[in-house]
Amino acid sequence: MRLRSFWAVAVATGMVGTSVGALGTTQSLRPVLRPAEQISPAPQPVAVVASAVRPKLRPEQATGPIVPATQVASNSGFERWIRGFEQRAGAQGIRASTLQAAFRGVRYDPDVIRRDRNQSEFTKTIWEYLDSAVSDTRIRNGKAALRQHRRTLDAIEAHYGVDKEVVVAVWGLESAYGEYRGTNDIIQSLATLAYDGRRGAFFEEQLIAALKILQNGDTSPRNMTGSWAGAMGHTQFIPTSYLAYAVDFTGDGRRDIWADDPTDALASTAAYLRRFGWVKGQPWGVEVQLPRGFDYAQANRKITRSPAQWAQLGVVGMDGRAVPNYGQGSILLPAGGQGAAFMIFKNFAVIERYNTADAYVIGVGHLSDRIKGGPAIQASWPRGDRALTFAERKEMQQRLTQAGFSTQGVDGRIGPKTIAAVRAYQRSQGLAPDGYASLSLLKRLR
Ligand SMILES: [Ca+2]
Repeated sequence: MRLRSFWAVAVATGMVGTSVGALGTTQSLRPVLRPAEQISPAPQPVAVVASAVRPKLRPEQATGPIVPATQVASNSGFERWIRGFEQRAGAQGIRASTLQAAFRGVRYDPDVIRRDRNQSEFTKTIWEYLDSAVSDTRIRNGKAALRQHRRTLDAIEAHYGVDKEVVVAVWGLESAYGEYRGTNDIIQSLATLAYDGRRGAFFEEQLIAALKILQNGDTSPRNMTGSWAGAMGHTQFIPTSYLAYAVDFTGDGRRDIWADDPTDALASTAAYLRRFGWVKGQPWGVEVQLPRGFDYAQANRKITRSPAQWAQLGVVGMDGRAVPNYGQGSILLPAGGQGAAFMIFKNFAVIERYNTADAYVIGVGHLSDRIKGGPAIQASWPRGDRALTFAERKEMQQRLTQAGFSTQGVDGRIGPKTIAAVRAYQRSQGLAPDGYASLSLLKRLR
């Protein structure tokens, strides 16, 4: 079900450095942590290097600022937690010397917790997201990055069979082409989040993986920086994804996604996309026109047809002709019936393995098209509608349920049940049942 109502994208703040400001936003463009925190690991594509580079030690922090009393309390608990964690890490093969080097100077970081708590209320509509994700600046910088690294990118494309413009587009969204890779100490951030416990098991797993990376000698503790939530390098791999999918493309024996040279990071992204079935030359999706009176129930991720079959139903490309035969596709309306419509193909699902938000996938896909010289999205968006707040989403669910269209719970998340309730309500009102939970729909419910 992808006719997602209310395409508010939860945007985590400050994940790739807060100063993507040069590109017109003060927030990261990564809607969620990733890539692929839920994917079961595949065999490592490169051998682990035995001759570990000795990790550099962090400078002592004895000359740091005066620590507030509350933080001292946190630190003593944190240090007790570290001692317990070291036992668990040792049982998983992390050596004492690795732990000692990794934790030198590490302290509880309240800023990381503050960021973790502040994520959920920030939402953007799909068009607000794309305005920033596929801005003129980002397109221009993407073309420049493609020119500058063409030889490397051609080699990566030839080796992995993943279109280079897509790899560049992921790079552009994850770190503004390497400009904002994040400066947080990964061990400190992950240890703080694991100790904090809101998603403790997940972050402890990431912390163990980060220590394995250090133990393998791929980088040093001091160089292991990234977002506050643990995403690292040019294309923001979390540690478990790194262990499973990162590659050494330069051939120096280290999978170095942190270096200024983006080669290993870009190859790792291509390897990752290939691993999940990238089809070379197939678009992620194409913009389409829907016929008047289109049955919105057909805009469902589970309904796939060939472009010729869609053309028989009146769904055609923006040139008015049947979409070329790229394989089975489904129809996606990210802003309901009032915005752009896309026919999406298998590669859409492959990009989803990086980040499951529709907006992110469209952002990567459309940015790659534009870097390649393709046209802008032609349809207009319903720009009069803003994103609903969390409270408004809950209110919509309450009001739908009260009106006899149960959303089967009030959690502020617009999932398939809420979309179904929206559609049923729209039908009862004689509206086009596109399932889009817009502000105007909420006003009508009031
Ligand atoms: Ca390398």
